[in-house]
Amino acid sequence: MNQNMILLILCSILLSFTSCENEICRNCNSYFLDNFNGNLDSFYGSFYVCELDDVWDEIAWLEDCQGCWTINEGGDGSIIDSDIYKLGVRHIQNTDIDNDNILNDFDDDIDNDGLLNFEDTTPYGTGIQTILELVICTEE
Ligand SMILES: [Ca+2]
Ligand SMILES: [Ca+2]
Repeated sequence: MNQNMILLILCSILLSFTSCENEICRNCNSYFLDNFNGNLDSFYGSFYVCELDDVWDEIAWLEDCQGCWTINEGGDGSIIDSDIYKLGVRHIQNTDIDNDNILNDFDDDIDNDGLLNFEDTTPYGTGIQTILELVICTEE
């Protein structure tokens, strides 16, 4: 058996192994965790994420992280059937700290204290800079 033949066999073995494993992908909706009322239609954004995406690692998946956080503890989230939906949480950037509907990137007074950003020593103020987001997904 020559070297090329061995290489070809090794490659085909490797290929058959990798094609057996299907990457898990999910359709997800995003909710603000602090005001989620159990209404699954009240999402503000949706995305599609697969296991090998960077976004996947940003999410603390409930199933991978038992006891890290709970939504079922006396909360409205208890109506979510974890057999149907996959739950996770992640921190996202608060893009409008003062809630004036002007995104931080375009807001010349991000914390709305009357001082423009360039003359404000703390332009982001004490406003919440990251938001805890609830992610509810269905598996593909
Ligand atoms: Ca703003
Ligand atoms: Ca300011």
